[in-house]
Amino acid sequence: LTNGVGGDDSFVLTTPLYYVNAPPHMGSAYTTIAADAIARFQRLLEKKVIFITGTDEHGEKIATAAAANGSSPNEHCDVVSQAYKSLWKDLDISYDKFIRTTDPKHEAVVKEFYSRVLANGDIYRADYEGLYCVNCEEYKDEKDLLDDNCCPTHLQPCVKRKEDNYFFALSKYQQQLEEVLKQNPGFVQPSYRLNEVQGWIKNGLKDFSISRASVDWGIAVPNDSKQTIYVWFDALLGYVSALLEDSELASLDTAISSGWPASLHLIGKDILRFHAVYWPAMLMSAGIGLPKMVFGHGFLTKDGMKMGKSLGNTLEPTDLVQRFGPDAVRYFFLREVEFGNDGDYSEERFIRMINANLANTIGNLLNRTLGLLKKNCQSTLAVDSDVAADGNKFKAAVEKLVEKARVHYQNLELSAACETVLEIGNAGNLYIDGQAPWTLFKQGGTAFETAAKDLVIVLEAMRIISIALSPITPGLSLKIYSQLGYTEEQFNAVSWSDTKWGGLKAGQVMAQATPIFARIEDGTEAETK
Ligand code: MET
Repeated sequence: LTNGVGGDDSFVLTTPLYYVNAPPHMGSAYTTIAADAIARFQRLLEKKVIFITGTDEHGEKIATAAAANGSSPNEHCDVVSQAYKSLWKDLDISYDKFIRTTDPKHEAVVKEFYSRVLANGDIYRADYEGLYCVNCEEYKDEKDLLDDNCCPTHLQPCVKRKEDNYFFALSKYQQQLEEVLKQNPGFVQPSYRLNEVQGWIKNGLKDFSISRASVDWGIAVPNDSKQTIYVWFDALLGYVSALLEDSELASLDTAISSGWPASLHLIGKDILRFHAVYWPAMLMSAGIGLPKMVFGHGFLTKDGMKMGKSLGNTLEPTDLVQRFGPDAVRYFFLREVEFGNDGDYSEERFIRMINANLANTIGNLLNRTLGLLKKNCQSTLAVDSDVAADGNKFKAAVEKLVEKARVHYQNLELSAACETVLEIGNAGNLYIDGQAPWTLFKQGGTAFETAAKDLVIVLEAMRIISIALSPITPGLSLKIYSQLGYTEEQFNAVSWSDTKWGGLKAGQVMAQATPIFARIEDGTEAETK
């Protein structure tokens, strides 16, 4: 697959390292959910996955937020980074590394990196005067601003700043960057974001300031303690320092040899320039390999409107997960938003989708099949699933769909992957309705045998659904698997190859049928039991 990712036997992926100026918001939760689904899929492919997330804790914005709370920056960062960790736990996020940019090993890596770039002649000192957006932590070009020099992302005026700073010679890398994108257009995904990046480069790359004289809360510039390193020059290196074990010597080379280059940086589209222009140039300067792909997803709106504190319409991820459980939240956003594009949340659509897909199509299908099996076959499978389905058309459809889902996952088409797995559920419902085993059981004889086979067939499809949906809904998938009579250890050991038809065998005893996913009653709780 040309635009697929991975290819060798390891897969290192990252979310942004989130700023700790405010508690986690839905945008960060969305990126992290998507990254988790990708990480889980890659693990199913038996890749050695390193899934990195963390927090970005330096800079003016954080220092100001801490002061506003009356806490020290350190205390403030501890509290907010803990809030991220606890949300990730609630959302079933299976990260392998959580890097905080205040971690001493990270600071050591940043200083070493800075010194390498300096030694390469790419850092110089100069005066700078420009318009600064504190929220972006970035100097802006006047032509990119709205009226009154307002930042187009944060809609707040930028402030004039004059500083004597250290600069990174980004302009030196113009041609090399053009070359990278020409040789490897898949570096920026989705493809429609590539044009934007190429446009920036074509317009000419300006050197950027990588230190701040006015900010104390940061990593000191080597050999100049009066300045701190610019927060972005610092934070991007977290993707590298995260690879270090705590016990290891905090050196750049050790980190690099522990898994670099990353296979995928997953980010929101607002921080594309840092990841697709600044970061590769920084790495080239330090003689370090480039990540394989930067994927910039879109923004979320709520009821068609941009979310914001000032608008009073934020969507709190902690509330959502408490009300509806992790599987529903994960499923909704991954299915609703075509990955890469902007997407919208509305509670009504959320409830409708979760009820239709998870409670009805999947939950009810499993429940009624197990109910019939209990009533007629003592909850025991009569025959092997591959024998039961010999020449069966539904089986052939399942095989096709599961392969289609794999390709969608591989291409990061997460919504299409969800949809395709759900199609298996829809086909299963049609199959069982068409076969009407409840009638066949009553007829006895060979009709009874056919009915018993049909149940095995549907349950085998359910087993496959459970695996194929597990990157999206890990909790629900485990419940399905357990109902099919497997242990949690068995579930944790599955790989994508287990989606091959034929797993369920004669004699396997199903667990007691209990609803795996209760409908959300309008505006109330979704209890996933
Ligand atoms: N802190 C940045 C953000 O939250 C991301 C930094 S990624 C190295 O947008």
